[in-house]
Amino acid sequence: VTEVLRRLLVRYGKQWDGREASRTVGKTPLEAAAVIVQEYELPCNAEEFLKEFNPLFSNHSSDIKPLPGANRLINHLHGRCIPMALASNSPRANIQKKISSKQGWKESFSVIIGGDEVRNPKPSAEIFLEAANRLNVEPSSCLVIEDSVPGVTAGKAAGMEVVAVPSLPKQTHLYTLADEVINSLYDLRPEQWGLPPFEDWIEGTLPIEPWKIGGPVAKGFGRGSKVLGIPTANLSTEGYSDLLSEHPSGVYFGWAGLAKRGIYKMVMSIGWNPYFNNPEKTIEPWLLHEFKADFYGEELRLIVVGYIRPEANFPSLDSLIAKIHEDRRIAERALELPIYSKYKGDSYLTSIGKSDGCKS
Ligand code: ADP
Ligand code: RBF
Ligand code: MG
Repeated sequence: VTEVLRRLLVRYGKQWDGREASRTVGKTPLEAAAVIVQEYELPCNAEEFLKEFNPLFSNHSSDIKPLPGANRLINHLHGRCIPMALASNSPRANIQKKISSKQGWKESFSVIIGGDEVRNPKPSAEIFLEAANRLNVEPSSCLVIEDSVPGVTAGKAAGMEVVAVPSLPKQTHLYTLADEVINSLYDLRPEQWGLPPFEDWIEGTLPIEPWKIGGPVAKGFGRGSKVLGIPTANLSTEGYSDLLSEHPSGVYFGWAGLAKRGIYKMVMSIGWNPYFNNPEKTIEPWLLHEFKADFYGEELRLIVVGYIRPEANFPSLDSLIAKIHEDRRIAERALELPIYSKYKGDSYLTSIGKSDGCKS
């Protein structure tokens, strides 16, 4: 949606800046279009805007990447014969187009309902009640997983349990109706809702599809070593904003390569550091090695192989520091496991100077 809006608004001489995002998530296309027309003061109405938007969006629907953790969740529940419905304010045709390129998704949902198939879209309960009805289950035994406020409202109105996974950062406070708000699908604990638990956590870590990022070490906020006694080799934010926005904030670990020095274990946080409330999303990798001097400007390569926990706020600096040391111990141990240690030899970590290789 973002990419299409960016291009479309240029035609109107406007620049997309996301100011409308929190008012469009979870709405029907027509409602969302009305918000955009109003916010950007476009010289057309919502229907006209949609007529332009739809074909562009349609061209891109197979490019839409699943959220991190979505494949894992769908395979887990489908593999254990948990009936699933997909209920969206998008029209049914759009939903089908979006999921058709995702392997195994269509077969996993026994019911699919679009916003064009009910009289009242979310926040009305209707779409979820209809889903339960078609699944032949009681609404009270359904768990809704939702990213939008209208969707959470609809799920609660239907008498269901609702876990919110907000798709926009720093919006948790808007989801007060939800039974739980989690930061990403990695943090869903199905057993809390009477569903079979995930079985892929190992020694406090979740293996993820490895991803790579690299660049020269840049100046950070100047507090890692000074305030926490924990230096973090920040990467320059240029050139990797897409990669950064694809990955949920949280604490991860993996391997780090420095051209002239070697390969090291690494534990890092990605996000806004709630304790310090940074204005931008950053990557803060702590290399688990004692260096005699700084290495600003040197090329740093990272392979991120596992997830530990969401970012959190802490009542004191000492408790933040203690938690980061616990993360370090978890990462140090886990990286000895074959599923993680095998990436230590990846040529990406050492092929420095060849190409920028920022994108995995
Ligand atoms: P900044 O705010 O500029 O990132 P930090 O206090 O976080 O400053 O210190 C990070 C710098 O310290 C790194 O850029 C690197 O040059 C150096 N450094 C030394 N040891 C380490 C280490 N073990 N892990 C990460 N950076 C280290
Ligand atoms: N900052 C937070 O505010 N909350 C966290 O949960 C948190 N976890 C971290 C975990 C690791 C492994 C590391 C290296 C850093 C973490 N920090 C966290 C980030 C810390 O605040 C950051 O390194 C400093 O702000 C330095 O800029
Ligand atoms: Mg730092």
